[in-house]
Amino acid sequence: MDSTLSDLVAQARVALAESADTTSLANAKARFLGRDGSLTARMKALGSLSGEQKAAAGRELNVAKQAIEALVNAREAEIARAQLEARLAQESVDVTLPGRGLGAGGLHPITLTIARIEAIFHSIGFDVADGPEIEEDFYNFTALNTPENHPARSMHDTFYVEGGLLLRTHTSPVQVRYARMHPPPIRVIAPGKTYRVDSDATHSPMFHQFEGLWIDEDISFADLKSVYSDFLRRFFESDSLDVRFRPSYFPFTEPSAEIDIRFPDGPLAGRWLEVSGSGQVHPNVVRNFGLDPERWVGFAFGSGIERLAMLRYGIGDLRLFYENDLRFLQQFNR
Ligand code: 2NL
Repeated sequence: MDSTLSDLVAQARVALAESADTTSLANAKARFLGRDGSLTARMKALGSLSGEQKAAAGRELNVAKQAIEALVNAREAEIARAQLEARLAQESVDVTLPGRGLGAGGLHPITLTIARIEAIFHSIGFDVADGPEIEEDFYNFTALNTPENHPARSMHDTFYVEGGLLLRTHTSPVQVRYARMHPPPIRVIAPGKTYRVDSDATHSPMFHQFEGLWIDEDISFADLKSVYSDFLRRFFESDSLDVRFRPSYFPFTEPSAEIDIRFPDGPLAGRWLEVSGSGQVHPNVVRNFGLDPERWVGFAFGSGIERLAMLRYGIGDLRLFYENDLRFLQQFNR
């Protein structure tokens, strides 16, 4: 190879070695091998040579070209590897670092309220039962002495689903199922979700209820009054809470009573507030439990859980329970 050609290859070697990224590498490559590159110029100059000289010079130029191309390829591979290594170093994760503090989660106030109700009734010998939220008409209505034409069955109150089923409108069907499965005496509560076609500032189409059922041979309304009053005073942590039973009507109980409470102090002091319904289980319902109403006497009660939670925690708006706003939920997280 003549000395000018080997100088050219040496220049290319230096220029390529100095190229630190793909752009400067491409520029360096173009300076030698591109359309206006110095090696290309030498190739074009071959045309002015005679046959034998042309062949010899051509071979030398080809050798030089291949040498420069090899240098370019090698440098390209080096740059690619350096870039990969830099990226891997930057993206590496130190798996030994401690995690960011996520804070502990907490229970929803409705869950806390259900747990509280269960604990109180459990302590006086009540079992806790649950059952399906999609129910049969029989367990939700018929067994509970709710006649075929009762307004509660209308499309406006009840969500009907496919196959003649419905979303339970109260948790009573859980107790009907329980009573048909367990021999008396029966002491059970059934907390859970219930559904009604009703939605405004004070009604949600899904809400929570708990019901209780007590069946034995010689119990009376006085027993129901003492058990439920005791429950309310423990639930609200107030020995001086006033409780009154006011005559009412439900298809599944006779006689029936609504239960009101009155706080002795605090922001709600002095006002009677309705919190629950109750009554002596109707003989037809006792019969639907598979029991003889001449022998077995039943008492039942039911209450909305949102309402109890709002009174206990001083919550003013029902919708707060369903919005999952952390500023609300975190206040119960202790
Ligand atoms: C209310 C009314 C009440 C019942 C629920 C009941 C359940 C069975 C048999 C008989 Cl299995 N009764 N439950 C009885 C009276 C009232 O609740 O206003 N709840 C918020």
